[in-house]
Amino acid sequence: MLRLLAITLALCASMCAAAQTRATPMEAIAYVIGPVQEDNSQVKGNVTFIQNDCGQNVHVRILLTGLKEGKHGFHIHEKGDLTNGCTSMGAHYNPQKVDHGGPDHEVRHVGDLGNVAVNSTGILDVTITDSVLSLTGKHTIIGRGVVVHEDEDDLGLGNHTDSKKTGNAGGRVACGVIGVK
Ligand SMILES: [Cu+2]
Ligand SMILES: [Zn+2]
Repeated sequence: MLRLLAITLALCASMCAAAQTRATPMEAIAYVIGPVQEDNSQVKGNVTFIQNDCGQNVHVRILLTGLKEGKHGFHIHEKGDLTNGCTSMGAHYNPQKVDHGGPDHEVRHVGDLGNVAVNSTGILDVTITDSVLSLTGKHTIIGRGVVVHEDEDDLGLGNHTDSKKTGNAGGRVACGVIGVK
């Protein structure tokens, strides 16, 4: 067990070293778009991810237009598969197989980024910082999906049966695949 831990630490250290020789932060981007809605609105924009160093926080800048006013669940989903639109992006990215939660909760999916709040303009430009996401290592989010939901994520605190799985955030109004920038 200790030996495994030592190997894991050494592996992580070497990956960090490799990232450092890059001398520039790791960056990733997702072009995000959703289907045209009944009222002709459409959500689109992009989400960029910056991680200054291995093991450091990831800064997520979310630039979107066309969202309805209010709060919308915002997650990293496990697959970067658009075969069936946003549906084929699968469930929340949850390599540890734990319950759904909020970004500040101790128990949460890696992909749980909570909600984005949109005002009446429908234009969103917000940056969130997360300590669980990573652009490197075993749980990298590169190649996975970003999904924006129709409704508010209850952060696992609701009474709905889906609360501990998805936050009961409703349909998927836009999504995109996270790629290297
Ligand atoms: Cu989601
Ligand atoms: Zn979740």
